[in-house]
Amino acid sequence: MNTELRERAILPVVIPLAAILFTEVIVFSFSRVLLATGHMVAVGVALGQALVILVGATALASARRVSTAAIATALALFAIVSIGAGVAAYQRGPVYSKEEAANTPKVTVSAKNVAFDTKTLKLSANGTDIAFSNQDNQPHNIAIFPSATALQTVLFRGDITQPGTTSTYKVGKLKPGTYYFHCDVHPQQMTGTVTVS
Ligand SMILES: [Cu+2]
Repeated sequence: MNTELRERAILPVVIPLAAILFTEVIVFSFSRVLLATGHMVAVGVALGQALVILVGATALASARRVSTAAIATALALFAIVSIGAGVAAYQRGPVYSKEEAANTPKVTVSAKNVAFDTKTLKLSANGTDIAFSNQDNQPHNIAIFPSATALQTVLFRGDITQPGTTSTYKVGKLKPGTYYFHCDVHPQQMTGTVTVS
């Protein structure tokens, strides 16, 4: 009676539940690892993980006889490594929130009566978020060039911001130095100097 109950009722429930739980724990751990690594590193880690699964599964499938103990050991090893890496990654925290919250300086620029509110734009060499507020009745943007005479080299070009709206321009890294900016819609009237430090 006990054996029958075990085989008919408990095992068909317990095994899938355990498999789902196992998968969830591994996936969650692995996602922490990807979040804690940088953009390019995460791709490498994911490819490495896929390779490990592929090679491991191939080895298991092509082996003549595989004992339950061997499979259990392989799964346990995989779980320990994955969860261990996940815990370490969780303690480190995601890389993106750190980068964005801590480091990117913000500046505010507005446009009104076909003029910027400033003639000089001070940006950080590590990148700057510009909150561009268009308080005019016509569209404007901010585009950055090496100089007033080198307009074919675009260092940054913000999307056109419509009247009465604000855009966040995420300017990437720039070498320290002096540059030129203008509005693409009004390149004669709306110009200024960028200093990057
Ligand atoms: Cu303009």
